Amino acid sequence: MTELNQQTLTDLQAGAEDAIGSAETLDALGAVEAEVLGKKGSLASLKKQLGGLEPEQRKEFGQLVNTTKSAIEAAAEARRSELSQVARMAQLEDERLDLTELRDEVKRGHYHLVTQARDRLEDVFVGMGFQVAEGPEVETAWYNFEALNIPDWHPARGSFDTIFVDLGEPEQVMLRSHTSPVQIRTMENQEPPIYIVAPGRTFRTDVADATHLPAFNQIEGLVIDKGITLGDLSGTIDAFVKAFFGHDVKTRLRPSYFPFTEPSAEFDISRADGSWLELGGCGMVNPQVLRNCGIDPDEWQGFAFGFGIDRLAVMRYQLDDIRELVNNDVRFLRQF
Ligand code: FA5
Repeated sequence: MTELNQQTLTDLQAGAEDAIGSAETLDALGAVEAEVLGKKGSLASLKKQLGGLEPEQRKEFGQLVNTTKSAIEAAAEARRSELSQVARMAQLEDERLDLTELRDEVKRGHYHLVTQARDRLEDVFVGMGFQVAEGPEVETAWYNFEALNIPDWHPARGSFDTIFVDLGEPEQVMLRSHTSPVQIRTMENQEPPIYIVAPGRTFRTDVADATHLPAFNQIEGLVIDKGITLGDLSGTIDAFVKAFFGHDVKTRLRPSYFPFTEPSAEFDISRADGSWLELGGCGMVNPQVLRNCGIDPDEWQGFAFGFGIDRLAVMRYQLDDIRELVNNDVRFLRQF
């Protein structure tokens, strides 16, 4: 084999490797392969010269051609896998769906006003160290009334305008008419000290008007600890109202009556026009209620409150009529 032939092969390999390295696409790579390794390619035409060589040289040169071919094939294969990877990445980039680009087109929903008010209430009370408790919406007379010191002969029972459920003994199962049963369930299951709020749906036979709904929401609060006074109750309500509405809103307590608190009060908040809106009832937990739950009233005292979340939402969002909350008019709800 002449020096020239060997050099020819070395040059061919170097040239092919250069061309392979600079092929930027799979198609370009294919073209280089056809040019060098194809049937009419440069290696094939060199191979044709093998016939004209001496047998010894033919063998030696033949091996060299094969090694060169393998080296070029390997270089092409390596480049192919690089280019495939690049092509795959480009495809992925192309197919990527950027959801943030849709931001302006999508009509986003949001939580209902009452849910927003309830979440905010929970945040305020959790910030004050309360835990959030829950109870069922269908209750028994024990939890909704009796344990709360409202026996069945008690006139206050009528004031709750209860919706009874046709289950068991007459008037023993009902849709809860307030969230106060959660007080009982909590005291039955938890040792004092207790600091809970319990938001939830409540139901009464009330006819809907500007300030009433038959299905509405209350949030109950219960604190049982040592040395709790009416001052703690009043301070808690004031702190909550200021956190919820801001510092311009005033609160006032008016003497009232609930069988499960003694003394009892109703509390109002001031409206922009100077009038007052009744938000809820409250008082010091009646010792009889503590006893009903196995808590010693000589050792523990507490206060409780319950107010209407829908009415809070009416105040917070300055609505004229509580029924707006349940009309499900999207044009109205969208504003908040
Ligand atoms: C009660 O339900 C007592 N359980 C509150 C309580 C809890 C007192 C703990 C003492 C200790 P009342 O019936 O007043 O009380 O209802 C409380 C609040 O629920 C009302 O002030 C009002 O804000 C709201 N509420 C009552 N009925 C409706 C209704 N039909 N629609 C909307 N809100 C209502």
